[in-house]
Amino acid sequence: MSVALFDLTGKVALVTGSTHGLGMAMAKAMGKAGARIIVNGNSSQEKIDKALIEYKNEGIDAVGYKFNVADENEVIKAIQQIKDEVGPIDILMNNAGIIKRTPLDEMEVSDFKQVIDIDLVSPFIMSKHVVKDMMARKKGKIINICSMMSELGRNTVGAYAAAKGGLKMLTQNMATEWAKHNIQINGIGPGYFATSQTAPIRVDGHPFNEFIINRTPASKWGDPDDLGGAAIFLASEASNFVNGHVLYVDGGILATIGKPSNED
Ligand code: GCO
Repeated sequence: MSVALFDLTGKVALVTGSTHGLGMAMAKAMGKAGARIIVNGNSSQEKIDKALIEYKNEGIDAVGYKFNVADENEVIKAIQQIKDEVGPIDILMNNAGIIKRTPLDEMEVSDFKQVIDIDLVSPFIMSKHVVKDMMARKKGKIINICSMMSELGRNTVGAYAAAKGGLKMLTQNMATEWAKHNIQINGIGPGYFATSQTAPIRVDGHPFNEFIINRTPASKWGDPDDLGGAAIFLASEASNFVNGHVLYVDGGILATIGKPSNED
């Protein structure tokens, strides 16, 4: 098979939440495959500038835009600015997200709504405003970053699971409505990865750390770079007839009910 299928040269990829973590890892992979990366964050310009240095040090063509993906007015303004200053967006990766670990019966409604807003409504806002241009150009790629929680529940992450479960179905509905325009909309479902988001539950001795290593057939936490191949595949010509699919990169978690802790 020709490697040209996976070549992203000449493409512009906007990755929300790409100043660190999984978003940065997937953006770097797409950058190394040739894409020009639009880096997004909302915390501070300093964080974006620091990330841009990291991208550039790895030979990746990247520019940064600070905006809040949950604010439709900011999104509309930013997308127009990107189109004016960089060019049309070929690949949109909806990665930005938050998590709040609280038992549902103790969770404030405002906290629940904030998780839904950022993890589910924002991908809708971003996609709604990027897809218009993709329709006009009759091509585009949208990749929604889902989760194990798109398929499974877990104590204390009910709002996040509701959002990520919804994001899986939103991905399927986007494909239903937009595939006829030669736009492919898919998801990536990361398993458990070593990032700042999972740092609190990954410390040595933390029961969840042992649990995940035992629950994952690959017997380890994922390395963010393990997501690069899935990102390149779904961003490239190689996936032109793949639509509404969530590609799980989870070391085998969803393939098994797990095993007793005393079994190898
Ligand atoms: C948690 C973790 C998960 C992972 C990931 C799994 O608290 O259970 O943070 O949410 O980050 O989403 O796919």
